[in-house]
Amino acid sequence: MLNLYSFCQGYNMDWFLVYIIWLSVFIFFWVFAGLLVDLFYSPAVGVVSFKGFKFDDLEFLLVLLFSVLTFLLVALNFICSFFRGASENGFDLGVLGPVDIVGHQWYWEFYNHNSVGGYSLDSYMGSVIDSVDFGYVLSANYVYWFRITSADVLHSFSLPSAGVKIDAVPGRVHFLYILANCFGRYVGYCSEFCGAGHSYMPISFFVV
Ligand SMILES: [Cu+2]
Repeated sequence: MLNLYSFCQGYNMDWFLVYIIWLSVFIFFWVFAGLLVDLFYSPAVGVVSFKGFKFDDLEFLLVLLFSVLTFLLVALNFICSFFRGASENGFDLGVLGPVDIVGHQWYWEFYNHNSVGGYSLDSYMGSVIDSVDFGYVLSANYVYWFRITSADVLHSFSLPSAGVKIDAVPGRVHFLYILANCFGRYVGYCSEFCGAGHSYMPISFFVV
């Protein structure tokens, strides 16, 4: 599903980050070792074989090996993304919404078209840090269709734990789907400077 976000995505991102860091470390030492070998053990010009191996054959084998490895990596990526998509769509509970999220100076408005007649909710900052007077409640294991826009100036709707950050632009509507797959309370903030009250319009989602 296009633009499908989900909670708990942060854990996957953490592991991905660890993987990228170790890959970077490996590449650094690999290149450094290559440079050292080149500096101290490079064969004299004119030498075309090493311990019975002709360099041409060796080069061909290495190119073949790395092509196969690259192909495996690509295939693995396809397979993983295919199964990931399948499991997320496997909920098959349908999509709830649309729910309009409208940025205002300086609060968020939620408008649910799903219920009979629809209802709207203004979400103002509360007195406790990161709290709002009315948070938005999602039913667990449903996919929600959100439409994000603004009533006045640029805002940005962000929910870091779901990997979401989408601009709320006056006169434009941005779509996004969120799978409410993890219980809990999720906090976000407006992420586009929108005036004096920019820091005072938190976003609060409850997945129950
Ligand atoms: Cu803002």
